[in-house]
Amino acid sequence: MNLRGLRIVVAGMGKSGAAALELLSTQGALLRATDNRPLAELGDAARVIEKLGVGFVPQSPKAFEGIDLMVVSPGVPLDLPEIAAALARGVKLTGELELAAPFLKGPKIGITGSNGKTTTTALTAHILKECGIPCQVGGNIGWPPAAMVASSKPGQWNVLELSSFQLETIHDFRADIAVCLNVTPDHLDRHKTFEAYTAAKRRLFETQRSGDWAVLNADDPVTHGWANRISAQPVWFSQLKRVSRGLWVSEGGVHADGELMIPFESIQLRGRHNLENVMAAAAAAQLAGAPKAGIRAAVASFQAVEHRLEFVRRLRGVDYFNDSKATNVDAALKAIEAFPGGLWIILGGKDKGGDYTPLAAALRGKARGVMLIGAAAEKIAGQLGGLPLAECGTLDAAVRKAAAAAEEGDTVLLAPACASFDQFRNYEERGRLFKTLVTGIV
Ligand code: UMA
Repeated sequence: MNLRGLRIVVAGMGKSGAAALELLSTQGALLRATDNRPLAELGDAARVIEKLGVGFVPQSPKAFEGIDLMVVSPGVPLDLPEIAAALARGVKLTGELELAAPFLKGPKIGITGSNGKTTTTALTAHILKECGIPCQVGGNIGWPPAAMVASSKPGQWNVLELSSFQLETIHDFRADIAVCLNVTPDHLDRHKTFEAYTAAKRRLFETQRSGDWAVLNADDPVTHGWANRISAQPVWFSQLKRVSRGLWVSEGGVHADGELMIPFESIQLRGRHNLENVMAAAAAAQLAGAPKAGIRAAVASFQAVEHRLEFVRRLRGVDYFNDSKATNVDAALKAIEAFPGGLWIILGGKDKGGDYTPLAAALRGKARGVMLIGAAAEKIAGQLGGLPLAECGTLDAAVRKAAAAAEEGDTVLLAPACASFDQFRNYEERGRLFKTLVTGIV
């Protein structure tokens, strides 16, 4: 798209909005920025706005008037009345990923799924780097695609973690290798229905062509069903059965092409769900040219990503794990599954419209205590009857209570099954506080 002279408003002045402004400013567009927070609270984005001399209009119908195109950050819902009204007037809309796509040089690996995206993205990039294959990593993992443009090069892979929010607005963005780990209910407060959420994830595969690759979970009922609806060639991974073409878990580890590729003892990540992440990353890296021996060695040297079943500390025989990124029920279930029992689990935060009842069966017999925090505490308590619940209010109180009660051999696990925004800026802040509190226990 020729952007010269186009009147564009960028909505949402977080990392994505600031990166979009920077990119658009190189294309001769006429820019405006908007946000529902005042300019004074916008931090780095405010500095970009000032540096580029862009006009800022607080989020209102006025901010969306007299424009040709809206560039919307992932966290800004598309059904805002201002956006809906502009769309009705014929104003075009695009997302930050779609905006960046034509400028991003080099092939792309796009990784989506409800859980495991960040670990899989980081592991894929780690394998490529260890194998000497040039790559850069970004997307939902924390570095917006528009910010990756300047450092992108032909022949250098872009390894992108992609959320439903980013994928919802793609039309031309195309991944040479697309990965979907699983699709379970998440972000229903934004997408409203599971179908709409699934459709956003599926967009990643709908823009692919016949020479592309689709790495899919053979055990997931949603992704399994996509195979006959896509143009790309499927490569499967499975914990349950031998697949062709693909990777599967069998005796001794991860197998591919009829032989053991990655022995269990080489995998430092905890939990069965991480086997799926390893298989998906290995498949994507192999398709990008990584040799099997290099993949095996790189997997062996990869440690858990921060806030994802991250081991924090062992104190008096009690292990502390930070899984602050478990922001939905399915992720919390996967974390619980990774431990045999003796669990003191911290649940709660901002409710995203999920159903917590599956946690009851998973925790029965395993949980010695369920510490509830944040706004969702009451709803969770109502759905987890019969378990040893303790209403703690804050993370601080929950950690103190769990640490006082836990005995040698137990595990204190933060896997809240909720978003963090009721008490924290984001899950990272929640995870960091958990680690600070745990480190401070004497
Ligand atoms: N805002 C408005 N109007 C609204 C809502 C928000 O103006 O109605 C403003 C906020 O005041 C804020 C800005 O929008 O100033 C934030 O925009 P954003 O939420 O898109 O945040 P970014 O900083 O651009 O971060 C985004 C992703 N955030 C979300 O999808 C919510 C980051 O993923 C991502 O790392 C980053 O782009 C770089 O690509 C975070 C995330 O929570 C980690 N993702 C969700 C998840 O993983 O579950 C999808």
